[in-house]
Amino acid sequence: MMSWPSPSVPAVPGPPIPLRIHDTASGELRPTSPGPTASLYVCGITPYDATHLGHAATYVTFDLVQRVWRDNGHRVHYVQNVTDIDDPLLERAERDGLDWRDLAKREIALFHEDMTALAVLPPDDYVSVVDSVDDIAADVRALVAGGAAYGVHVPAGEGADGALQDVYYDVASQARFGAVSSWSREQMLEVYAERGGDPDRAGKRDALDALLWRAARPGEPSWDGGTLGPGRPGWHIECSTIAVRQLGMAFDVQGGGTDLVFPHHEMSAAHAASLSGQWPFARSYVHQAMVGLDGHKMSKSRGNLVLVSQLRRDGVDPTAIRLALLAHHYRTDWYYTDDTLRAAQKRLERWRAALSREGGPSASETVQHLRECLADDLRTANALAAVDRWADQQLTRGGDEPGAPGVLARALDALLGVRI
Ligand code: 5CA
Ligand code: ZN
Repeated sequence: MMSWPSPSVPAVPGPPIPLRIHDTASGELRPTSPGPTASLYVCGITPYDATHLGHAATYVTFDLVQRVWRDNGHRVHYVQNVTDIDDPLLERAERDGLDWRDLAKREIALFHEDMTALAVLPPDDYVSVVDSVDDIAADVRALVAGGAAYGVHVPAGEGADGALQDVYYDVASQARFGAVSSWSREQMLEVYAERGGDPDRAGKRDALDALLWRAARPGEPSWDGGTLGPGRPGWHIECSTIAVRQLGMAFDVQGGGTDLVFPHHEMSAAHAASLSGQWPFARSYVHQAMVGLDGHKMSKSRGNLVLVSQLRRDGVDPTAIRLALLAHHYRTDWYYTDDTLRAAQKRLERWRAALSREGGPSASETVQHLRECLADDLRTANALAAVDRWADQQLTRGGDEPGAPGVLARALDALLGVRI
């Protein structure tokens, strides 16, 4: 599938600093230590509604990972999926009287516009689940053959003739299950139902077993699954299949929001381990904290949304939106208010005024500081504060180093994705 256009990334003078970032599985800050080509997989959208600030925060965070790696001279192989077939998409299409394919197409196009406006570097491989069904079905068949998956009869009322079987992953078959989240069974059970799981499904061996293949119900879209019969993929397996097909096991960073730690990333990693017999799935699992509004996590299902596209329609400069996101550390939950945006707009104006002059105070220390902050677990708020200090100095006392504003502007562009 086509992704969005790539902005250019200027080179930044001075020594780069390798990235250390928080890995959910070990609970530690760890160097990412990629090879010449760093590999990144970030869970993409389910395209049934528009991009909100929570999604944007996630994609901007992993954009910074990519920018720091590039600054360190790595090529980056970035893969992102798009969940263009899943229950919420079908439900929304049904509610709005749309074909699910048209709804997905519309929302994917809008997401691309939003990402382009926010200067997020595009994935190299933007992979549709619909386009990957054959690979996913092959993996599900391999899991069944290897004894890590089993069939559960679909009740006669739901299926065409009562002979259909859904396929489930047997969590007890995989010793690594639990290694990503380190959650207790109680914690897992507490959120499983609200995060797409079906703990009460009759016939499962364990309440936590995850759906791999849903047999076709009358009126639902379906694909040929070979020996699985017609159906469609479960959620977690799509990211195992796509990530391992594109990047192999032990890729550098698996990314997404903290809402995906369990079950999604736990299950994807377990499925991949069962398929390959190898571990780890990813070397680091990195999670963006939740952005909320009015005391709750921003979510399409709750409807408490601040949409990037709406802000853009209201005339808000996308660079200010990006600055509003960068003002928060990626590991801290935060709630959006109009003040967040106003502060970002004010900051942008100040930076523009300071950077529009010919000369200024030397920028090399500020650039170095930017690199230190980003390399140390993406401390973006501290990075912005360093630029604020340079701008204050420029606007109060000025400076006489020719070209200093240009040097800083290029560093902001390359490292923070902030184009002045
Ligand atoms: N398609 C699946 C992943 S395979 C999915 O979770 N789609 S999504 O559209 O619901 O979310 C897209 C990305 O945004 C995911 O990485 C998710 O973790 C992240 N995300 C969703 N809501 C928020 C939020 N309120 N704050 C921060 N990130 C969020
Ligand atoms: Zn995913």
